[in-house]
Amino acid sequence: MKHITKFVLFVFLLQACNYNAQIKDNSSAIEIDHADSLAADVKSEMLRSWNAYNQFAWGHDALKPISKSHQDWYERSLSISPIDAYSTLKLMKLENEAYEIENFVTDSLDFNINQFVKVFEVNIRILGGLLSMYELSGNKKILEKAEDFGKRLMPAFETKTGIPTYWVNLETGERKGDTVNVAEAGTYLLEMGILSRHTKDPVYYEAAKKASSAIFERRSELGLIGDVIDVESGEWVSEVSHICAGVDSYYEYLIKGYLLFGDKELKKVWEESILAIQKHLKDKHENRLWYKRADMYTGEWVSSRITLYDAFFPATLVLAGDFAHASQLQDSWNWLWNKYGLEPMVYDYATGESSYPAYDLNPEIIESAYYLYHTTGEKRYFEMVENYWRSIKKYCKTEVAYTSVKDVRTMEQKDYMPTFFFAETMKYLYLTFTDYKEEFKFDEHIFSTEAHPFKISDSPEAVH
Ligand code: DMJ
Repeated sequence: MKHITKFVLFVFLLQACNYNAQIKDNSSAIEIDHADSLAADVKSEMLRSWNAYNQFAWGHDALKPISKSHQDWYERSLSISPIDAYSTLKLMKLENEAYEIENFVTDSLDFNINQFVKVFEVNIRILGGLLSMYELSGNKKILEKAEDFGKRLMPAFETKTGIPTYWVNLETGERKGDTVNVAEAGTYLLEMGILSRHTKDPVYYEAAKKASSAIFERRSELGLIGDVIDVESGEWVSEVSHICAGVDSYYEYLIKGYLLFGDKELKKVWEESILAIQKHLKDKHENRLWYKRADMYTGEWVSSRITLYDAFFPATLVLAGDFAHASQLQDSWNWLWNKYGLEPMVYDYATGESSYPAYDLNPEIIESAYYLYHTTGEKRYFEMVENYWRSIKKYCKTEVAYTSVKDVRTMEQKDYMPTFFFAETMKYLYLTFTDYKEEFKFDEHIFSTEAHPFKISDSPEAVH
C-alpha cells in the first residue's frame, strides 16, 4: 500500500519538522511522574469499573452503576460491554481481564439469535470490537466469530440503494427500518474493510463502499448532503446538512478509510466533502469556530444547534492535516466544557442555551485533545485532557464505577454506564497520559469511531 504510506508520511512527516522540536520541548515540560500518576489512576479506575461490570452485570450489555444492576439493549444480551472493553484492557496491559473476554467470546458467545439489532450500533461495537480483538490477540477463533457476525449483518445491505436498513435479524436475516440517518448509512468502511482484509473476501468492503457512495452520489450542487435518507428510494427525508450526531462518522470514515486502505476514491470524496463543509457550514460566533446546520440545496442557515458528538471533528481534521481548524475548534469545545464543567449533549452556540443538557460519559472531546497532543506535543492539550478527567471523576464517579449525568447544569446523575466508556473514554485518557512512552504506535493505527484500533498494513492486500 505504497499510496497509504505516502499519505501517512505526508501528513505526519510534513509536520514532523515543525512539531518534533515542540514535542521535545513540550513533553519535557510535562513531568513524567505526573503523567505516570494520571495514567495509573485511569488504569485503576478502569479496573474498578470493569470489576463492577463483572460483579453486577456480567453476561449483560451494560452496567447500571448506581443501582448496581444491568441493562440489555434487546431482549437477549449480546454482551456488548466486554466486547467493547477488550481493546482498552489490552492496551492497558490488563492481560488477565482481556484473556477472560477472549475465552468468553470463543467458548460462549453465540450470535444465532432470533432478534433484530441496530445495524450501525452493533457494527461499530461488536464487529469492530471483535476485529480489533483479533488483531490484538492473533486468535483465529475470534476472526471466525467476527466473520460469523459480519455475515449476519450483510442482509441489511440488500436494499435498492445499498444503504443498510436500520434493523437486521441476526438469525433470519430479515431486515426492517427504511429510514436511517447518514451515520447509520455510511459508517461501515473500517469494520467491513478490515473484515475483508482478514478473510480475503472483498464482499464486505464492497457493501460498505456502496453504502457510503450512495450518500455521496446524492449530494447537492453545493456538495452538501442531507441527514436522513430512505434506503429504498434513496430520497432525502431530511435535507439539513451538518457534521453533528446523525452524520458525524460518515465523514470520519472517508478520511480514515483512505488512510487505512489507500482507496483513492475515498480521498476524492473526502476532499470534495470537506471543501463544501468549510465553505457552507463553517461559522464563527463570539470569535469561536463552530459548524452550523444549513439547507443542503441553498446553504442557508437552519440552526446553530450542535451536539457533543461534533467534538470528533478536530481529530478528523488532524488526520487530514488541517491543524488550523482542528485547534480552533478544539478551543471552542474546551470553552464549552469549562462553561458547565462537563459538556451538554445539545447546545445552541448562538443563544448560549442547552436544549438537552445530558452528558453520557462521551469521549469525543478527549479523543480530539489526544490527537492534537500526540501530533503537536503542545502541553495545553495534555492539560485539557487532565481537566476532563478531573471533571469526570468529580461528577460521574459512583461507589462502584462511573455514570452518565442527566443535566450538566445541576450534575444530577443517571444510572447508566454506556459501553463506549470502556471502549473510548478510558482509552483516550490513558493514551494521552502514556503518550510520552510511545508504547502505542499512533501512526501505525487508525481508530474506528468506537476507538477500536486497526493496524495500517504495508502489504498490498486489496480490499477494493
Ligand atoms: C460512540 O458510540 C461512537 O463514537 C459513535 O460514532 C458516536 N459517538 C458515540 C459516543 O459518544
